[in-house]
Amino acid sequence: MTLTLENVWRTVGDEVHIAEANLSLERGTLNTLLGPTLAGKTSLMRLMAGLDKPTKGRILFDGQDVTGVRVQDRSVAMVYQQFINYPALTVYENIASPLRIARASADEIDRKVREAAAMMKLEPMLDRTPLELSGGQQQRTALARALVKGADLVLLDEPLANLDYKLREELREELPRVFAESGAVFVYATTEPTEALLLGGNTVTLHEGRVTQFGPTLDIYRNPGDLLTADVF
Ligand code: DCP
Ligand code: MG
Repeated sequence: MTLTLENVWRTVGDEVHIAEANLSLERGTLNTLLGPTLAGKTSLMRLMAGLDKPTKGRILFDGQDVTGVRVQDRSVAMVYQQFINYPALTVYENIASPLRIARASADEIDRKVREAAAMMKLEPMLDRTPLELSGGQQQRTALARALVKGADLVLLDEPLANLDYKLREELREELPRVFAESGAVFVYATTEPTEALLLGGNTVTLHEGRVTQFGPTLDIYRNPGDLLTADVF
């Protein structure tokens, strides 16, 4: 239980984006955040990351109250749905940037960048800039950067959406292992029930800003409950 949400709400004006979220997520486990479009996946991740403040409730990490602590002051890697790269830097430097900020040694940077690039099949692209890459390669660059950061909390928001079928399959197999080994709390948002099934781990189902189920993915698949069967599985 290393990331805990206690009765977390996020309202913006009259709109309720997240209501009454209670969750405890563990390190080394893949948690799929599953819900249809506008269910609140991105909103919940932004709260977890410290990009937005809850209107109400508490967020704890490793027992420490991090409610309202900004993302800059925490150990968080997030790949946004609309992922971002640094267009003026090479792919190598895009991936290396968190390590440079952390003042890692040149040897460590080189080793970790090459490892992450190999995993994301970006080795031939390291000297190019993101503008010279396909959409999928750009997304893989953002994923590689999340990978090298070694953060305590890794949030991937619909990370495979722009990739071709074959690479998506490979990454679905690889990502859970990689992040489990990193010992991070790992959260993966998707609208695709089959993706949750392939990834295994635990699933949080979201509907209209509310957590409707949380538990081992297979249990939820076998017993999807009365809410939302059509939307979720
Ligand atoms: N919302 C909003 N304005 C924004 C972002 C969200 O009004 N800029 C509202 C619309 C939804 C709710 O917040 O009612 C949740 O939206 P999310 O973006 O969190 O939903 P998802 O990430 O689940 O949707 P998608 O799969 O489309 O990314
Ligand atoms: Mg979203």
